[in-house]
Amino acid sequence: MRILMVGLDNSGKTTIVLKINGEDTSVISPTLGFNIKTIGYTLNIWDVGGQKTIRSYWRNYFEQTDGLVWVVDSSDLRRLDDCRYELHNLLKEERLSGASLLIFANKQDIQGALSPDEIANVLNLEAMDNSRHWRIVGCSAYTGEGLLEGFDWLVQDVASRIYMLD
Ligand code: G3D
Repeated sequence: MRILMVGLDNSGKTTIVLKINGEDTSVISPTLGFNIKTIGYTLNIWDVGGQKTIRSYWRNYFEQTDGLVWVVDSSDLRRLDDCRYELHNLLKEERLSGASLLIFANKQDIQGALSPDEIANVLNLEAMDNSRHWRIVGCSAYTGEGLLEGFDWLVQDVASRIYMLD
């Protein structure tokens, strides 16, 4: 399973991965019955936004992406417009059209952070293509809250699509 984790810089991507890797491996996913670390997956992480554009080099990866994780800093209200723009821009990539999309509304531990519902509104998630499988989950890479729930949904959603095709 190939997972691509993307978001503006400073949104918390690295911290999420460190937290997941540092968690007790005996933790069993409630719906999948196994930990995501045991299933075998590759994870690529990219920053988007600012001066950086989607390079043709990246497109080679898109084709092989099963699951897309978009990480939002829910406390950085000033950059939410950028965040919305970059997300919708990325979703225009035809090669990503089949990927399940998990949006992590990260940094929920920070006072004043927007809730997942508020983030969904600001990012205009309802405007996404009807065929897109997506979900938004509030999380904190600091406390670990929401991380397993989010990855659990993503992995299950990807798996159900793959099995349906078989
Ligand atoms: P990136 O990989 O997306 O660029 P990082 O982002 O993982 O480097 O995180 C950027 C900063 O946000 C880091 O702070 C990190 O500790 C902090 N951060 C990440 N996730 C959370 C979270 O859930 N809650 C809080 N409170 N902070 C978070 P520093 O100060 O090290 O740059």
